[in-house]
Amino acid sequence: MLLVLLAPTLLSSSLALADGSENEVDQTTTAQTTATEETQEETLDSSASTESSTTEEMSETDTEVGTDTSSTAQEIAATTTPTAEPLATNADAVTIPDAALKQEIVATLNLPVGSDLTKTDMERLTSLDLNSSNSAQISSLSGLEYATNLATIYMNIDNNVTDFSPLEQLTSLTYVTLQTASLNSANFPDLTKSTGITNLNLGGTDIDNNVFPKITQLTQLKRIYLDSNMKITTIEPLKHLPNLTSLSVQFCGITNFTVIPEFPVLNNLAAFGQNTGRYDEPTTIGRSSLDYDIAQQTIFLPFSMMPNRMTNFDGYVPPFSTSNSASNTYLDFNGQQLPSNRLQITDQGITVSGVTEDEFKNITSFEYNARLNNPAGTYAQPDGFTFYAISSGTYLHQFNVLDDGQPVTVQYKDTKGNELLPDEILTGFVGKTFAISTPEIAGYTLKETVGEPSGSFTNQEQTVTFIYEEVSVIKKKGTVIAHYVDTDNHTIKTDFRFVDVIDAPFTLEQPKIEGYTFKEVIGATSGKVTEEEQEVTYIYTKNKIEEKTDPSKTTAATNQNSANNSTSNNNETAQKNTAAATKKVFPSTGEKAASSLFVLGIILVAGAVAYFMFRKAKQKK
Ligand SMILES: *[C@@H]1O[C@H](CO)[C@@H](O)[C@H](O)[C@H]1NC(C)=O
Ligand SMILES: *[C@@H]1O[C@H](CO)[C@@H](O)[C@H](O)[C@H]1NC(C)=O
Ligand SMILES: *[C@@H]1O[C@H](CO)[C@@H](O)[C@H](O)[C@H]1NC(C)=O
Ligand SMILES: *[C@@H]1O[C@H](CO)[C@@H](O)[C@H](O)[C@H]1NC(C)=O
Ligand SMILES: *[C@@H]1O[C@H](CO)[C@@H](O)[C@H](O)[C@H]1NC(C)=O
Ligand SMILES: *[C@@H]1O[C@H](CO)[C@@H](O)[C@H](O)[C@H]1NC(C)=O
Ligand SMILES: *[C@@H]1O[C@H](CO)[C@@H](O)[C@H](O)[C@H]1NC(C)=O
Ligand SMILES: *[C@@H]1O[C@H](CO)[C@@H](O)[C@H](O)[C@H]1NC(C)=O
Ligand SMILES: CC(=O)N[C@H]1CO[C@H](CO)[C@@H](O)[C@@H]1O
Repeated sequence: MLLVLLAPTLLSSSLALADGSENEVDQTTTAQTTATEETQEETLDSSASTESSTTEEMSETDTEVGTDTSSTAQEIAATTTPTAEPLATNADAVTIPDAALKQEIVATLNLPVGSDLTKTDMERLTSLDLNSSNSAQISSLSGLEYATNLATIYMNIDNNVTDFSPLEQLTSLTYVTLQTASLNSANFPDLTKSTGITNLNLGGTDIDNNVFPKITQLTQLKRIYLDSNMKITTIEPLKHLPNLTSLSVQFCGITNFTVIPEFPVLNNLAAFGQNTGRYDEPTTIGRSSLDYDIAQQTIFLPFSMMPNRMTNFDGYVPPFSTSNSASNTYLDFNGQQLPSNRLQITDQGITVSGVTEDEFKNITSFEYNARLNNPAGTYAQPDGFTFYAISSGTYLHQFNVLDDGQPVTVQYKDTKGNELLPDEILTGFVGKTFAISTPEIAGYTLKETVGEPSGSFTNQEQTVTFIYEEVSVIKKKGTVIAHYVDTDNHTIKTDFRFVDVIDAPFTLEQPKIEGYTFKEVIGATSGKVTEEEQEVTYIYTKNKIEEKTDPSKTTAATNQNSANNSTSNNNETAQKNTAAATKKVFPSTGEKAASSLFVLGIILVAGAVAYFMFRKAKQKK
């Protein structure tokens, strides 16, 4: 059972529980008196009826410790003298679809039960109390937009209204009380057409901090009452209201009061009984960070580990209760409340006794919930305040406990295993996920990943290695030149140039050269391309016969061109050539084709001559 200081039903007992001091009760009574006086004062100079005065007073008393019981709206309606009913015309008729709302309006205007309503009737409506059991049935405010002179609306019972927009049409509102759990920040109406709203009462609704932009537009506000809205966790936005003198935020969840001096004219703050931390995110901690004493079988939970402590306007942080009674300090492990007799509490923190190693290792969460020890008089009040109370209150925080996972080591290496970047060590709780993105490394591209670059921390060490490959290796090239000379060292065929990257293999083949016979070769005809130019000289002996023709000249030209072209080839082609070079690099087809043609030519000529001679011989016969 968690501790909550919740108005209205729990209030008096909470007060007694919190401090057991009359002092606190006295102080809230003072607040109530102050508020009541102020309300009456304002009612006097407004045009609101006496009903609004009493109902406003009720709004102040219902969640405070007041004992005076005001007459209810129903009683007032019953005792007020009915006014004369104006004659209705059809054109003037106003439809109020919600029967319960219509009934309340009819009663407020002292019309006979069941009367139909006209615009004129609606214009007579200056104050409307929706605080009866009948009002709890209201689900629509439609038609209320005709109540153009409505100054006070007092809704103080949970109803089924979720659309408050009819109030947006009204221009005369000054006192607005919307205390129904169906009101939230989203459906809170835009009331800016009523430029004179001075009092706003939103106790016990479903609003949260998102309502503030709508409230701070109502710049004439003097008094705001937001009690019993635990989702209200700050008052900071209200500092922009130039005329706000009185703020009641009892039983909300406000943590930080350091903003108080920034309010221009605020002099009355009722902030008794904050229940802070209820909407705070749990804190995740590692088991090893817990102060566990295995010999003593104790865990010490220092109060310094508790975040978001309530802070007074001057920075003072009220202490936690040191009482281990269940009504003052609640502590659970895994949702199971620990008995008081296991808790020893000092100003520094809580020592839990009887914690076996099994129990310690079993803790997955714990929750601390305690009263503050800040009765009136133990904290400062800002200068110029007629009333200031931040007494009592509770604090709550949940911790999730996770085992500390083993580290994940991230390595960045090149293909030879050299470190390109320093290792990174990731740590996290077991079960928490990680995702490692690979950094760009200039001149390298990611080649492969060894290990899991994303996953969860475990009880095992993990390693992820990113292996990068160099992209811009500028590979040097080398040349092998083949010379073809005769025995007199005259070039008989254009040089052949083979160009490729260093270490590329090559094998040269000696070409057949028409009219010459191969004699010898000087230099290596196969091997690997080196940085230094390699020369190979093929030496041929000139044949004695066939001196007339020299077909090698034409073929040499062809070879020269192709060789030049291959020289200027790009790297890709160079690679292909490398592959070719491992087989046979020398292009000798030109010579072969030429010599075949030559042979064919001779055969043809010989054939022709033979035929011619045969015919002549025939003719002679
Ligand atoms: C009006 O509200 C107050 C406070 O909740 C309550 O005590 C009173 O009975 C209500 N009146 C009616 C007529 O319901
Ligand atoms: C109003 O809402 C309550 C629940 O919040 C429901 O029980 C009740 O029936 C509703 N009444 C109407 C008239 O819709
Ligand atoms: C609100 O404050 C402004 C400036 O501080 C002042 O001019 C104005 O009269 C005030 N309004 C009310 C209703 O007090
Ligand atoms: C309270 O608010 C002030 C000003 O916004 C800030 O400096 C301070 O850290 C806050 N204190 C806490 C406990 O949140
Ligand atoms: C461990 O926790 C589980 C529930 O979370 C509970 O059932 C069990 O008894 C615990 N063991 C010990 C030794 O506390
Ligand atoms: C052949 O001639 C070249 C120049 O064309 C020369 O560099 C080389 O030394 C000569 N070879 C011989 C054996 O004379
Ligand atoms: C060189 O190669 C190109 C194609 O890459 C070709 O168009 C050109 O004719 C070649 N030059 C010679 C002289 O063979
Ligand atoms: C081929 O290259 C050589 C130099 O390597 C040059 O002398 C010759 O003119 C070039 N031939 C052609 C057709 O580009
Ligand atoms: C694609 C590529 O690597 N091209 C290179 C080929 O070699 C020349 C130099 O011989 C470079 O300039 C190119 O970048």
